[in-house]
Parts: sequence; C-alpha cells; structure tokens
Amino acid sequence: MIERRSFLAALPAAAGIGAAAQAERPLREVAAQRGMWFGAAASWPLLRDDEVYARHFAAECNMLVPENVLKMQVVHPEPERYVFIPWDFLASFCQKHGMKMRGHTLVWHQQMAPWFQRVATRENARRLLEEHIRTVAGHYRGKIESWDVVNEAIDVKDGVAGGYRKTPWFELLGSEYIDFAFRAAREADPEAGLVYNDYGLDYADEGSAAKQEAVLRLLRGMRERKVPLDGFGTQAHLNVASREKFRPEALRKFLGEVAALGLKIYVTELDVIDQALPDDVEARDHGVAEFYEAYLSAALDVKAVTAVLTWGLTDRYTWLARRNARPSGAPIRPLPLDREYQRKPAWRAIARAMEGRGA
Ligand code: 9MR
Repeated sequence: MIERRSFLAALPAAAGIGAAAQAERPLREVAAQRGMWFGAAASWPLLRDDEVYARHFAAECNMLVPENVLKMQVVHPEPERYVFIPWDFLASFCQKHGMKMRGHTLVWHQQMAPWFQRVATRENARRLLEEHIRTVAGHYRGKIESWDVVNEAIDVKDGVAGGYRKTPWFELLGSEYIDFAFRAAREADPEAGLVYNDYGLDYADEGSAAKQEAVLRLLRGMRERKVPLDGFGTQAHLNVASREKFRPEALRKFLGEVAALGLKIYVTELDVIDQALPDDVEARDHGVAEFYEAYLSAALDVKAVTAVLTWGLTDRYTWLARRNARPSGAPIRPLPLDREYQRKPAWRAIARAMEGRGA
C-alpha cells in the first residue's frame, strides 16, 4: 500500500499549492461554509513582490486586512497629502480573488503622522480628524466590509476615569473623539461596518477583567448615545506563557456580553507567542496549536463572532520576529503556515475550531 503522504507528494501541484495541501480544504472554504470569514493581515509591498506569499493569501483567505498601509503615518504623511497606491494594489488583489477587505485603522495613537504634533491644536483637532476620516474612509466608499475606526482607546493603567488611554486625540478632544470618529466614518462610508478594536482582553485575570469592564462600558455608552457602532474587534495576540490564565468560560462570558449589545464580533489579530515553549519544533507547534484551538473554540461558541483573522499568515513574516525572538535564535512559529508555507498544526486547529461550530 502506498503511504498517503508519498501518494499525495506524487500528485502534480495545481496552481502552485503543494499537492498535500489540496487534500485539505483551504480555510476560506471552511469559513465560508460556516457563514464566516477567515483572513489575515497582509504586508505591503510583499503582497505585490512575493508571488508565493500572494498565492497563499489568495488560497487561504476570503478576507484581508492591510497590516500597516492604512495607518495615518503611511496613508496621510503630510497634512495635504494622502498615499493610496499600496491600498489600491491590495484592494484590487482582494477584488481579483473574491476577498473581503477590512480597513485598519482610522484612529490610533501609534504610527501617527509626524506632522500631527506640529499642526494639531484643540481648535483644529476635530476638523483634522474629520478630514482624515472623510478622505481615507471615503476612498473606497461602499467597498470595505468593516473599518477598525478606533483602535486601542482603552488603557486602564493611564488612570483616567472611564479607562481611556491618554492618546493625542484624547488630550486634544477628550473621550468624545471616539463618538466623533465613528460618526465621521459613517458619513464617509455608510455601508462599512464600524468596529471598535482592542487588545488585552483574553485572560481570566485582573488585567483582562479590568479592561473588559472598561471596554464594555465604552461600547454600552456608545450604543446608548446612538453612535454608529456595528462591531467589536478583539485582537487576541496570545502568549503560551499565559496559557493557564485562559478560561474558555471567561472569554465566552465577555464576548457574550458584547454580543448582547447587538454587535458583530471579529477576532482581528490572532497569533500565539511561542517563547515559553522549548525549541523542539514539534512540541512547540503542538503547544501553539493547542492554544489556537482552545481560544477559537471558546470564541466561536459565541455566534456573533463572524470573522477570524490572524496577524500575518506565515512565520516567514511576522511582527513578533523582532519583538518576541527566541533566546536560542531559533525562528519563532506563531502563525498558521510555516516559513515554507506548509500548513502547521495551528492551521489545523483553526480549521477544526471553525468546523466544530457546525454548519
Ligand atoms: O504588525 C504591525 C507592525 O508591522 C508595526 O510596526 C506596528 C506599529 O506599531 O503595528 C503592528 O500592528 C499592530 C496593529 O496595527 C494594532 N494592534 C497591535 C499590532 C501589533 O503591534
């Protein structure tokens, strides 16, 4: 009898995807069958220049989010200048491959444009914010599935009432900048889902609990004030070092409370830091996959969760390579595909979690 592996390896590779991979349905199909999206953050100019990278995005994802090119620093580098070329490429890629596109992000305290500090005052801040949102969110009016309108506006540690992060916008406009940004985004693109996105909400510990409470208060307040808010994004940058602080029931409870506000939920930036695991690749991949599956099967129990996006697709390119390098220098393995684009146990964990949700 031919062993399955060698039999599959002998098959011709159609469309350049390894033959073994064809035996499993791509995540975009698994997701679609569940009425969901699977996607990943794509990096520019890699998607244009690295043909293998691009091919795997098209194969696995029915949703894409630009990792950096819609941040103010890149898209709006000078007060009167906007740069849409990278986004235009990503948007046509999505169209060509039948993928939805998310926008990330209109308002964030990081990667702001260098001119901002020089130009912004209390007097002109509303106008600057409105112009930025009108121009950026207006560029693909009607074509974006959802926008992370405001990103990471809560940081309980800043000690501000309401848990608001002391961002430049907060300093200039107070917490009202959030409602204002959502209203401007609705006007700029009435069809896009408008999402509040944040991190640090994943565990059953005091830090996550305090942040969950502040986020829920923000979302509830926005609903009461009739701010146009359609969804909530939880980034889910997970770390195996904190695995024991994860409790499925705590996550389900939090997401359930968000869902009860009538919001859609997106898992927006999923990845799993593997520093706490031994170098041994098999053990490491197993530990990472186990966390993917535990997290996603709990999250997907909440029916409002409609999309899962990983922050990158392949271990070859991940923001964590710099930030969470391994002491031994061994490459980190936080994503569904390895450096050679082979599907890892984490890939199978995502597929199983989505399949487990039922049709
Ligand atoms: O992955 C992004 C990295 O390439 C950038 O250098 C960084 C800039 O601060 O932002 C990273 O993406 C972040 C995302 O936009 C918001 N949530 C946290 C992500 C990881 O830092």
